[in-house]
Amino acid sequence: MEMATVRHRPEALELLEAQSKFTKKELQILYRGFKNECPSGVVNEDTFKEIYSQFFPQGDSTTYAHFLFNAFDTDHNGSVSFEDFVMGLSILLRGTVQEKLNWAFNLYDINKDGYITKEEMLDIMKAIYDMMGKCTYPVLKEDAPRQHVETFFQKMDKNKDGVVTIDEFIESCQKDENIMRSMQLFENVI
Ligand SMILES: [Ca+2]
Ligand SMILES: [Ca+2]
Ligand SMILES: [Ca+2]
Repeated sequence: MEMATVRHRPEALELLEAQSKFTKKELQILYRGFKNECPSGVVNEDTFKEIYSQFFPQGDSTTYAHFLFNAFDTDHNGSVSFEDFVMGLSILLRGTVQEKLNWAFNLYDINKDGYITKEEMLDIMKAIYDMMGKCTYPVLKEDAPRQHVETFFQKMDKNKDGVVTIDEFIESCQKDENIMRSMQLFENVI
């Protein structure tokens, strides 16, 4: 139980203030909330899933929470620290378009090998549709995620080699208003 009482060192907050786009005051508020939810100072995947299921009680958010967790856990050590959390939020809430797209690419690139495959994109889409649940989209057809992915993928995979690179991803997102709009829609569920 020693761990639970460890306080965040002021110099660590100062470093975060320099690295993120939050003010010291905002970081203190965020930290208080974080410690409230996670007294141990880190979030594991189960906590993440619990939090998500509260936001999306009508659907099954397990898979999407898993993918998001991996995107937040930037050093891939199986837990999201306050630093991981703040840096993710900083990009999602205050980042430039380029930074947000980089983050989204990393989310879609499930095995983190630097390429998005059609399967990876389909897995993410299915997870989002599962999370939204049938109540939110009553008219949703069974094959909607696949259609969505086909359209996205054809637009993004410029050289038709079957994978989407970060350059292809950013270029097509910035050029195509429809993709951008979907990205914003998708931001709302983060
Ligand atoms: Ca981590
Ligand atoms: Ca990949
Ligand atoms: Ca390609």
